[in-house]
Amino acid sequence: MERQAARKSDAGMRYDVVIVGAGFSGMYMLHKCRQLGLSAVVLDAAGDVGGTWYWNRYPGARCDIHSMDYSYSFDEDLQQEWEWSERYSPQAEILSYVEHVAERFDLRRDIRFDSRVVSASFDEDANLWRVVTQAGETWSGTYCVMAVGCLSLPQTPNFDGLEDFKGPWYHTGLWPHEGVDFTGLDVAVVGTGSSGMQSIPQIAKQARHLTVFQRTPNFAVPAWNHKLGEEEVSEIKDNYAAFRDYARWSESGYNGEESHESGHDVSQERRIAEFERRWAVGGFTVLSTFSDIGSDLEVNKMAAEFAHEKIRQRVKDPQVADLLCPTNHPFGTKRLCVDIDYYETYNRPNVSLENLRVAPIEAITPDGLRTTEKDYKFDAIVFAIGFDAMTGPLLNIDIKGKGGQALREKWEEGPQSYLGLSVAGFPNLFTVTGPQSPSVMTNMMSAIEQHVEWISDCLAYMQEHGHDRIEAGEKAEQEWVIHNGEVADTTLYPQADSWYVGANIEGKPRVILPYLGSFGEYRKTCDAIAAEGYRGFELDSADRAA
Ligand code: N01
Repeated sequence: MERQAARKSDAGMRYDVVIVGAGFSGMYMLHKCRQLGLSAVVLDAAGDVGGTWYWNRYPGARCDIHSMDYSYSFDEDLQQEWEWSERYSPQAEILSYVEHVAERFDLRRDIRFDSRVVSASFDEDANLWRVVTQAGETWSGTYCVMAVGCLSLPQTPNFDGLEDFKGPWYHTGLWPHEGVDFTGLDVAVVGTGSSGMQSIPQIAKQARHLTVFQRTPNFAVPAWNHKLGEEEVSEIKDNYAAFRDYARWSESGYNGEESHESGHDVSQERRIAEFERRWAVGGFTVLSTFSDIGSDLEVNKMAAEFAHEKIRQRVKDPQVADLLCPTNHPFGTKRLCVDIDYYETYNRPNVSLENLRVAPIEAITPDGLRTTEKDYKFDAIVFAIGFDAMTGPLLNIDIKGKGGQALREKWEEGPQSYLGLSVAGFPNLFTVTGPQSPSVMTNMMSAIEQHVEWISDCLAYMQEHGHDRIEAGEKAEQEWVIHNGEVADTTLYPQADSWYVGANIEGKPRVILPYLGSFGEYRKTCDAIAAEGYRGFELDSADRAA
């Protein structure tokens, strides 16, 4: 098939693949489609490429995976030529990288921006997905790839009185492009997850006074961010193939030290020394100090106590330090934050911390915010309250499969998918880093590349074998769903009220959303399924199916 460039006027034509989302997933999917000679168009609500990095422009936003890992590995020239400046890249640099990739591979000509997809439905007779945008345009394709991201649907603040607030308010996930100057203002930040922990130290530097409203303290590990040295970079670049290969088959999709040692099998002295050593390295390596931190509550408690001690060392006021120590969930079972100056921020005279567990927010008032205990005056409010994760971005689109079945209905009690890649009853639909795939538990770049490559290999296989319809089988899907639950039950993750289990969204079923098994093992499973002629999938041609 000859690739045809999409123009606005092409909305009525039939593509091989309609891709929703122009972040890292959608861009790479487009690139792979072109390599296969398939016609493809990408639709995105944003004004340009970047996905999460396009929207999350709040002060302090940066990645929590090392820069040398958090980038595409598919093109040797690209990875050799691009220069990352810091250990953890700031949002602006990642966005420049995304823009560079779009330019380098001439991607934008097949991307339609300002095109928010509202529905996608499968026409069985025509073997066709019809994807409709808010503007009412319909884009048709034999295949539809949902590359919508895992954390792209911000949770809307639904506090009483918000509409009457006289000042500006912001959601970290929808930050104004022109930036915000908080100089001299009294500011409130609601939420202390990753977005809160990153933005709070930056906002504190500008604000006259910053009041942080915390419902649940979260665990954080130090970033020890620094400028990347030439030697550090060339050591990796000289061996980039091996570096990437390690990430591909690793537990979590990045180069980090794993552990095969139980926290029970070492003396107290050695245990502390090992925590200290990992702490000094910083980042997620702390989470794998012992192999059973995520599965054994006793070992986990040792990590939690160690982290509490570190908080107490950094925060001068013991009462504030206590308030910042997480005690209602095991270490790392809510997404661990990688912090830069977070705890020290509470030593500043212009920062105070309020406990929403003691005094919840009653309402936003015209002049600020009222808790059950007190009235506060603010010039601006920042909501760092997170996202309707993983299922949210998919269910925000009215997706209908065979027989008009709605995904919203099928997933009423939680997601059901095969490998987090495909859904029974929804032929020719693929979900990149969908629920029940490792996705957010790994380096997203590794997860994205693995999925996009698996999908494009699958499309190539179908072309070669004269198929044009693929659908996950019910049985394979059910087995995968059960397997997800079984793996989750061997971990401590279900114990936390986190977005991993949908607990942050009112009314959302409480189900573990990402696949919690090893990323490397998951890759092997996906590869084996493909090698066995896509075991568990039904492949056919639309003609024969008819
Ligand atoms: O969102 P969150 P986030 N009233 O859901 C609180 C990725 N990310 O945007 O814990 C009061 O983690 C909520 O309280 P509680 C990363 O995967 C990565 O910070 O539910 N408070 C919590 O404190 C991350 O995990 C990076 O009790 C309310 C906070 O708001 C994910 O995105 C940077 C509330 C929300 O925390 C999401 O992070 C940023 C309410 N009604 C994000 N509702 C990096 O790469 C919620 N909260 C570093």
